[in-house]
Amino acid sequence: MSATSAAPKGAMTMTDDIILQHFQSDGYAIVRQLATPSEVDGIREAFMSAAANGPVAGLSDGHFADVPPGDPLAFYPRMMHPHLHPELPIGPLAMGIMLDSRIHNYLRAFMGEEPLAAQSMFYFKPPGARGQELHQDNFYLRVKPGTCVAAWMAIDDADEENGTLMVVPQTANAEIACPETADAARSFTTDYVRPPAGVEPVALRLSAGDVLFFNGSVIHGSYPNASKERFRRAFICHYVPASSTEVSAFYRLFDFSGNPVAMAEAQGGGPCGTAAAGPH
Ligand SMILES: O=C(O)CCC(=O)C(=O)O
Repeated sequence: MSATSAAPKGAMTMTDDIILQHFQSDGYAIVRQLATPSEVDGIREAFMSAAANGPVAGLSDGHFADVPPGDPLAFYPRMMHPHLHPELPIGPLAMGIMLDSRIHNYLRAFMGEEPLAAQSMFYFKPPGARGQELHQDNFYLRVKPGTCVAAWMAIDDADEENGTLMVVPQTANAEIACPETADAARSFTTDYVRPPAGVEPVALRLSAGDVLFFNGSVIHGSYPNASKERFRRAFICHYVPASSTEVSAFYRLFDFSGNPVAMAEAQGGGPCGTAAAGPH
């Protein structure tokens, strides 16, 4: 996947118009088959090879040092910011996907302005792995004004059985809530944001190569992987509007030419009264 492989800048099809309307009204939208099967195969193989010997110091989520050895996530923790590892084969690959011009075009349309890249992550989610309880991304990125946008690329087909992503309808403009505590038997992260009364999460069926975009207010999360042999891998990036003035200190920003961009550190206590720092 390269930064030159996209449709001409600004070219939007009728389908894209519908996708844009969906994003504007619901806070999320799916772009089917944004990545080709051979691109997805290449991403999957590169990350499986990077994880062949288990967690990689400085790359894999360190919080998994505390996970019991029998937990499938002890061997396959998510990888954080792979694009910041030029010394590894996955480094330039992750940077290339994060700054891919197809993704750039959609983000520009969704944000109505130039986006900046803030984060990349790779989730392996092997069979038996716990999910990630419902949460809102801008609780962690703390982008102001406005909000962040995620691009969640399915690297395997994802459905209810292997722990697909779920979104809570009607939360496109939801206030960022102070999370409750998640059930540790179902979620590898500790935060839980309760859906509004009477609104149920919707499980999304995604095929490998589909990209789900969603804003930082949308309440979302994932089920445990209940399958016996199917991974549910995903490559996930987060972006912020270039007009933002604050972002959490944990994130280093890049423009779509790959240049670092400075932004002030988010101030204030957030909805819990204390700063939420770090990844979600
Ligand atoms: O892929 C998942 O299981 C959860 C990802 C997620 O919630 C996120 O990236 O914000």
